[in-house]
Amino acid sequence: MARHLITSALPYINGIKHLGNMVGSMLPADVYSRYLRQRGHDVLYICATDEHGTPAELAAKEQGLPVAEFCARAHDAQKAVYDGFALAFDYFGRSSSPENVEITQHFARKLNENGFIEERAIRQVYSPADGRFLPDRYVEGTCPHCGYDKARGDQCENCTRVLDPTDLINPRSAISGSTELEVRETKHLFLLQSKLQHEVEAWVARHEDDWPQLASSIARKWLTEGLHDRAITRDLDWGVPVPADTWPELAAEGKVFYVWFDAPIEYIGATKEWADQDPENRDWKAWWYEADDTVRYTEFMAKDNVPFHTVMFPATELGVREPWKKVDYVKAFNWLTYYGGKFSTSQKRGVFTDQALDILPADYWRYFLIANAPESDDSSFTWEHFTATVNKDLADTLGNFVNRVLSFSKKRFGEEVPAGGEPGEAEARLGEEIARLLAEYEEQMEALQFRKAAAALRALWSAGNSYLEEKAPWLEIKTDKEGAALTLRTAMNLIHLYAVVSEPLIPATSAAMRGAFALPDDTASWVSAEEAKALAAVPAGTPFTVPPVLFAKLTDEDLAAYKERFGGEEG
Ligand code: B3M
Ligand code: ZN
Repeated sequence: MARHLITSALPYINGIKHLGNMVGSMLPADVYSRYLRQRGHDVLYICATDEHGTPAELAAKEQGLPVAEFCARAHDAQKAVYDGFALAFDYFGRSSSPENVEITQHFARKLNENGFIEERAIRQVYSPADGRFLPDRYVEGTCPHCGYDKARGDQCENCTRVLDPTDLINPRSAISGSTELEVRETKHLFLLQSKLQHEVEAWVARHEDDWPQLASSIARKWLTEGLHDRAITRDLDWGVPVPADTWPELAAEGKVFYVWFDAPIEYIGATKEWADQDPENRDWKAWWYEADDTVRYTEFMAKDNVPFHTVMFPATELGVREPWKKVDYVKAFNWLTYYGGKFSTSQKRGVFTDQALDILPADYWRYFLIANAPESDDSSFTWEHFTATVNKDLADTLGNFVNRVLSFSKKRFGEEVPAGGEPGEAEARLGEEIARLLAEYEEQMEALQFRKAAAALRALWSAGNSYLEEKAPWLEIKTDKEGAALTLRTAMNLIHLYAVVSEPLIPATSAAMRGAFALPDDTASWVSAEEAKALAAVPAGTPFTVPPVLFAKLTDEDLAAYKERFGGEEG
């Protein structure tokens, strides 16, 4: 079996993320990782918090905390939420880890040795009151275009125009408020991406045909525009320090690497963090170094992150002239919108991951988000669609099937899977249908087509209901007790099969379904086509219990309450 390395885009440290952030990266990565593990592959799923850059410093300042303390708390807060969503990372690291500092500095030294880094002098705003150069976002002032008085030196969030700090009217330091600003010369390190253009183009050309259109078109667009040399250092207090052994002057000025330089390297850094937890048994380099023939690397991200992952990070990996694993497949997502508009923390629009778990268990969200993943286009979250999907697919099609089969059998045959009856034409037909639908589900999972995979899973659940309606054991039992026993035993085998194959999407519910049967040495291993046809994994006589109702139906009052609390109107 192949070894699968899986990473999802690192959530920025500041703030609890909304559902859209999760559905475009961590959640599908978790579903795919779970599926591959169940198919017997060796899987390593890595993620981490992206802790450097101005968002972290500004957020820490707002909370009056040292940035290191802020990040430690924020990392744990996010991790707790992802645990609540049963995101089964092998490791969820921190880009501020010593491992990432070590590897990022190594990459920078090698890029420098190979002639892909150059020191360049640029003119930058300096604040004597703060005793430091101010990164563009740290300069505030009035936008020359729209007059907004809190425009930042990199962009005006009011009219979205990209700015230079020197464009601002009455500029001031966003840290101290000082208006005594000067423009001074300072040196930064530039990554000479232009010198790597051809190599990156050749590498993308070898992959773009098997990437989804969204990923390959963005990568192609950026390459067509041409790779520009870009500054990879900043004047910030928080970040991976520029190593003094190579750049003593810049190190003495406290320069750190630009967040997007060290963040992708944290995929490697977090793998080392993972191995450092158990160095005897874990080999981080085997996943990343000289691993081209032994590891398949799949990345998950939203579309705005595609350029960094398909151009800048590969350029960095190519420039170090060492055999680091580059991505094989880029699964990029569009946006999940909220009633067609953007989720917004400041305007309190949308559902955030911690709030979601307050109101409903993770599986309600996991299923809905995957079944409506923004793959080929943006998709819109509405409470109407969410409640309808929960009620139809989860409560009725799956939950009700499980409950009525087990409750009826317990009532009429007791607490063991009933014996009697021989599988007939209906069971043979069902077995063929289940095997066919299972193959479709597997095909869509292997192709990372999550909406289609969820649709195939739903079709598997529906097939059980059709069988039950056709056989109607509640009528059958009046004239053919053995026949009714066969029907119920077959349906119970379907429940066990659903428990196994639904696990990637709804792990908690799958455990509840599987837990209903006292099957000795029941494993989470997958279901073969033969087992799907036979539907006999759960033999007569197996003790069973009736689990609590798997999914509560959501009422009109629930819907109204959600819309009231979270907002919910068009656009
Ligand atoms: N922290 C996520 C974002 O752009 C960014 C991804 C880093 S992946 C190396 O929201
Ligand atoms: Zn403006």
